[in-house]
Amino acid sequence: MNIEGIFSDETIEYVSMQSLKNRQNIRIQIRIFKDDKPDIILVDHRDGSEVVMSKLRSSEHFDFYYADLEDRDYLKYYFKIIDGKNTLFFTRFGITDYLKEDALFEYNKNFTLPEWAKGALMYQIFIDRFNRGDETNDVVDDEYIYIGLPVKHKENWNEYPSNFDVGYFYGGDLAGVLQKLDYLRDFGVEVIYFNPLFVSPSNHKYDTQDYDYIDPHIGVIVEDADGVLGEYDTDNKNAVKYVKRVTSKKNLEASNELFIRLVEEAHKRNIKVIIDGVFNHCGSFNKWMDKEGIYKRADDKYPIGAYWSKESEFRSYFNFIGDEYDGWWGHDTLPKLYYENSKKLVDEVLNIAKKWVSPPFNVDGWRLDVAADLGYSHEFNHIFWSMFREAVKSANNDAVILAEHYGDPSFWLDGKCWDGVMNYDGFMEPVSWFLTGLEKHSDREDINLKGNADAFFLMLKNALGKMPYDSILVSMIQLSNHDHSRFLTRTNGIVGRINSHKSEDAESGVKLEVMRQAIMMQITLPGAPTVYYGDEVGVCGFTDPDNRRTYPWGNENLELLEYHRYMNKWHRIRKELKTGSLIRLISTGGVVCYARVLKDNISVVIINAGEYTVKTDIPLYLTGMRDNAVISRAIYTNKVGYNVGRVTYINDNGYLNF
Ligand code: ARE
Repeated sequence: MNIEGIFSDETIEYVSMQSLKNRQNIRIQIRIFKDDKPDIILVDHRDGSEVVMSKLRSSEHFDFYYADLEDRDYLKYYFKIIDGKNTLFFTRFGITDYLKEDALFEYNKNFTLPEWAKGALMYQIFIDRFNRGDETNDVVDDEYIYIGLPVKHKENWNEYPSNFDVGYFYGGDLAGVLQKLDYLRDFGVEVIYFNPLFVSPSNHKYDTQDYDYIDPHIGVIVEDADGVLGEYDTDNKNAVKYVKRVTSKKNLEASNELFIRLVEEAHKRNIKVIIDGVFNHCGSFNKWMDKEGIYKRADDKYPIGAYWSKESEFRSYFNFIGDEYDGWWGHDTLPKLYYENSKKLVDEVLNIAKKWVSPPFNVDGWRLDVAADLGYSHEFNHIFWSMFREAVKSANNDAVILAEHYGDPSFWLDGKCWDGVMNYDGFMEPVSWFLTGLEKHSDREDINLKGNADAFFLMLKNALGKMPYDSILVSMIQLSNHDHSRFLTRTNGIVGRINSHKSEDAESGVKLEVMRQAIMMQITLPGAPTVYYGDEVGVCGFTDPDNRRTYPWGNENLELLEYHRYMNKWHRIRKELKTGSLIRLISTGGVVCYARVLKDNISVVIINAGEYTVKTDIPLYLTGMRDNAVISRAIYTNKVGYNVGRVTYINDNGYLNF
């Protein structure tokens, strides 16, 4: 039996609705190599019931078998393939001789995801470092104290961040993004993902001070800091001065107005905008906690923060043990929110969730920080995200919900919580191992999977097998981001942090050809390719804070940019790269070859991450194309990685010679 020929997935090609006279059926199909005549059985995993599948139609190389099942909301299923004495199983993972229970197919009628988000090309912006468009909103030296240090404006845009950069601000802002919207459109961006933008004292803004407003330091500061809250004396002058600037209604309103304009301008260019929602914890500066006492000192109009009184109306928002509160991973700047304890907090956050995806803001979705740990209990967490989903989708049905999540996300992808995730396991991890031999940010050297094509597919299929296909398509696939080293740096084999290396080491010996292969994989594997600002022009960096270097305007690697643009164009033109099936053609030595297939639209990708040139045939017939069909396009790369071309020759057996 030709095991390679067996294929099915959750795309419309293999799962569809059949309308009959007075009822509907779900039709499930599987593809088998033509000469093979196994018995094929569709198994409903819930009750173990089996349906023998029958032949529906044939193509040049394949027979398609089907089974019609009565309509229902949810189905978990797999295929049993009986070939003589052998029984094999086919799941999302592929063919196995045992049942891989964590990779069963699902049909979930009530899990609908925004079409626009499937395979959308995203661009991640860490606002302080992208582009400084307005100098009048910059943080002023010593404006306030953050984690014990007076904050500073960094004069030199090109200086690398250091381990002591907590209090440094480069001045990137929304005005800067507005100036670059045409650049982003021309690059092929369909969605901007912003790291946090709400009022916060840090340069990363993961410690939210005020969920209702965009931070004036990245928005607008229209007036002198003095005079906003009136005169008062305090031993913490800096903090007070700060609160004057970011509690000034005028500044806050003007910053929100600017953001509204930015979203409008983005939408005019067919670019959607999603923002970071940090709801696991807030910041200690938040008026709910007010650890620094800035609101307390400010004036009477602010209610007393949880830190200052057991009677505070916000006390139940946090988990206090005596006078101590729980902080995320022990950070006291990040007080963990205690949703189980406060219905008022839940309502407040659900309103925030709705507010930003509704007019006049019209944001197109949320990226959720630390999403799986938000509740103190797993059960509650699920309840919370269900409420969150309902709130968001009722306000804006087309909004997308993507969670930051490491590990198996299946629990959350049941149609009730998130649409997708930042797909570390289904992209960043396997691609980094395969092309560089390295994990995304640590210096593990105990295993080396560089150039191991089999291991690559195994990791990939194992991770993707845990997710519904539509979720895979909307999930971010990234080479780098603000929490991990830059991919280009990973190509030199040195990873880690800048306390174990000099930041210059991040650039030495990097391999642009490997970066190009990585970009090709990002553009062609299933998911929403999410480019971390600067990756497209050769920015390097170890992990946090070195991965947050500024965008090198005027000093870009234009060759890499050109290559990336070219790839992005492919992505835009070829529908199959957005929503098509993923079919493995070969994995041999250092060569992986796969196709994305959407009916007659086929793209074939060949990557050689090994040391040697490989001569092999590619079983193109596995894409389903007819022998005499000329494949419309193939993107391929040889071992030096930049040879991109068009395939012109297919031999009689449906194999491609290259
Ligand atoms: C700051 C400093 C760092 C310092 C750190 C610890 O900047 O240099 O190492 O403190 O002292 C935000 C900021 C960070 C900041 C942090 C605390 O962006 O710069 O760090 O707040 O103030 C795990 C979590 C995951 C988390 C990552 C960072 O599971 O949720 O760690 N990611 C989100 C955001 C971050 C953000 C926060 C959470 C907090 O994306 O940017 O940090 O709001 C493995 C593990 C993962 C682990 C991952 C990365 O793969 O499986 O669990 O993620 O590594 O370390």
